[in-house]
Amino acid sequence: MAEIRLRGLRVRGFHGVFDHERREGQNFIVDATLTITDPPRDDLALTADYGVLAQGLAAVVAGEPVNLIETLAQRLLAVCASTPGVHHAEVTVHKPQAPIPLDFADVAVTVSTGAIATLALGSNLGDRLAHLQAAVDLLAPLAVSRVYETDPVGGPEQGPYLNAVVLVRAGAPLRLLRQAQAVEVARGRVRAQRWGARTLDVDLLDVGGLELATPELTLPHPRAAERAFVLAPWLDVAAQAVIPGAGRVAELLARVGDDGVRRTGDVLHL
Ligand code: A4P
Ligand code: MG
Repeated sequence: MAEIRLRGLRVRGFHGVFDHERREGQNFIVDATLTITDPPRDDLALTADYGVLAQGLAAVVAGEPVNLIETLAQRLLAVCASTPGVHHAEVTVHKPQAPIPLDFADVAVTVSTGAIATLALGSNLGDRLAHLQAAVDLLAPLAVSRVYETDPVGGPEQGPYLNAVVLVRAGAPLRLLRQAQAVEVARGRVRAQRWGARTLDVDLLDVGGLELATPELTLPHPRAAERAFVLAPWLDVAAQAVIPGAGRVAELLARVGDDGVRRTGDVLHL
C-alpha cells in the first residue's frame, strides 16, 4: 500500500446557498488522500496520476454549483474513486470564506470511501432498465456509467442485454459477492443455465486491485478483459482504469472492438 496526498488545491467555485456566493464565488481548498494497492511499477500509465487527479478535482470545484460542501465533497470523492489503482480515498473540502459573521479560521467537511470496487450490471429479461435501476438503488454506488444495449455473448439463444458498470465502496470481497447475489435475488434472478438469460446479473469486476482465486470468487473477473459489454461502460466511470494483470481498459476495448455494443440514451439515477 502507498498513499498519495494532494494538499491545498485552491480553486474558485460558486457553491453555497446564498445569492452572493452563487454570484461572486469564493475559494475552496481541497485535500485528497488516495491509498493505492499496486506496488509502484514505475509506470505512470498503471498508477494514479496526481496531475490528472488535480485537474479532475479542479474541474468539479469550478463546475456546476451545489448548495452544500458535503455534496461537493461527494462529487470530488467520485473523481478520486475513479482514479486507477485506488483502493481507498478521502477528500476534505475547506471553505475558509464561508458566510459566518465571526472571526474563524476554516470550516471543512471530510468524506471517505471504504475500498473501491467496480461492479458490472446486466439484464436481458423483463423490464431491463428497471432491474438495473433497482440494483443502483440497492447498491448506492459512488458513480454509474451510461446504459449500453449489447448483443448476447455466449450461452443459448437469448435477447439483447442492457449493461452498465458502477463503482461502490467495498467491504471484504466475499461480503460484497454476497451483497451482489442478494441484489440479484431481490430482482427475481433464477439460476437455470450458465450464461442464460437473466433478470439481473451483478458481477464483481475489480475490488481494490486485488488478485484472488477461490472456488467462489475470482478477482479480477476472469472474462472482463475480453468483453466489450463490460469494458465500454467501465470506461465511463474510470477513464484510466486498469485490470490487474490484463492492462488498461481503454487499450483492451480498442483490442476487442465495440461491435454489438451500443450506448443508449437511458440513464441510471444515483
Ligand atoms: N464467481 C467467481 N468470480 C466471480 C466474480 N468476480 N463476480 C462465481 C461474480 N461471481 C463470481 O455466476 C457463477 C458463479 O461465479 C457464482 O456462483 C460466483 O460464486 P452466476 O452469476 O451464478 O452465473 P452466470 O452469470 O451465468 O455465470 P458467469 O460466469 O458469471 O457469467 P458471466 O461471465 O457473467 O456471463 N452478454 C451480454 N451482451 N451482456 C451480459 O451481461 N452476461 C453473461 C453472463 C453472458 N453473456 C452476456 C452477458
Ligand atoms: Mg454472474
